[in-house]
Amino acid sequence: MSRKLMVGVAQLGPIARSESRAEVVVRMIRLLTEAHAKGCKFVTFPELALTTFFPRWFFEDEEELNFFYEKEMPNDATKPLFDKAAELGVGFYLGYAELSDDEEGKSHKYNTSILVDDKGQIVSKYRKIHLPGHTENEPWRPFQHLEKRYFEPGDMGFGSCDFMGGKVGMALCNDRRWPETYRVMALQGAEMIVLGYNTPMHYPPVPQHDHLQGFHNHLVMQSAAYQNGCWIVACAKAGPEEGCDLLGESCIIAPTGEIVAQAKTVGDELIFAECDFEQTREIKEHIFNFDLHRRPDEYKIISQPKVVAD
Ligand code: CDT
Repeated sequence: MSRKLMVGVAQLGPIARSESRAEVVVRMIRLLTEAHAKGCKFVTFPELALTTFFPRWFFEDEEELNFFYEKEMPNDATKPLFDKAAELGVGFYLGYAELSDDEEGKSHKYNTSILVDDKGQIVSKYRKIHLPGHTENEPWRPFQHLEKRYFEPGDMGFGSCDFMGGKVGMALCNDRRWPETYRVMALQGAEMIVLGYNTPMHYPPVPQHDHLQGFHNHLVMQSAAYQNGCWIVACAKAGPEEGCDLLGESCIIAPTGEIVAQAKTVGDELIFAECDFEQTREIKEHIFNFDLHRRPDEYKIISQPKVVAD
C-alpha cells in the first residue's frame, strides 16, 4: 500500500521592503500554478512569506511595525492565493506575522504558520515556539534580529493533524535546529513536518560559522527526518534582501534522511517530490520503533523546568 502526496516547495527570492503584499501574492500564485502543472497537491511557502523579513530593523514607531502583521487570514491581499489554491485543488502551508486579540481584547503578536486544504480552508495553525535573536536594539550589528521583541512565544504547542492522507505537523525556521521540535510531533504520529525559514548567511555574534549556514541547515533536518522517521519539507525565503543575504537550499527530505529535491537558486523556484507517507514505516517500525526501543525514563531531564544559572 502507498499513500503518496506530490509535494511542492515554493522558495521565494528576496522581497523588497517597498514590495506590496499584492505583488508577493502574484509571485506565489505563479509558483502555485507551476506546482499544479507538475502534479503537486500541496505547496509549502516560507516563513513570514508576505513581506520582507522585518525583524532586521529596530522600529520605535509601533504603527510602522504593525504594518507587517496580518490582522485576519485570509485578508484582501491573500484572498487571491486562497481562491487560486481552491480552484486548482492544491493545499498549502503559509508563514506570516499574526496580530490578534485575545478574549479580553489584549493584542498579541506571533510568528505564525497555517495549513490550508485543497478547498482553501485553514485546517491547522501553529505559532513559532523558538524565537531567536534579541530584544533590544543592538546598533553594533550590521542588521538586527528582533524576533524576541516583535513576537511572543507560540502558545499552541507542537501538534500534528490529519492532512492530505497523512499526519502533518508544522514548525518555523529556528524551531528546525531543536531536536525536541520534531520528537514532540513524531510522538503524536507526525509523518511529515513542514517549515519555512529566513536564515541570514551572516550570524553577527559568531561570524566564524557563516560558511556553515548551509551545512547546519541540512544537518539538523536530515538527522531529524531519520531519527523521527518522517518527511521534512523546508522552504526558504532566499537571496539578497535589503542588504542581508538569506540562505536558499530549500529541500524535501525523506525519512531515510536523504535529500530528494533541493533548490539550486536563491530566487523564486519550485522544487517538488512525490512523498509516500507509508515510507515512514521503514524507520518507525524498525530502527526507531519508539514503542520498542525508546527509554523515556532515562530522558526525564529534557522536560524539567529550565534551571537559570547565577
Ligand atoms: N527566522 C529565524 O528563525 N532565523 C534564525 C536565524 C538565527 S540567528 C538569529 C534561524 O535559526 O535560521
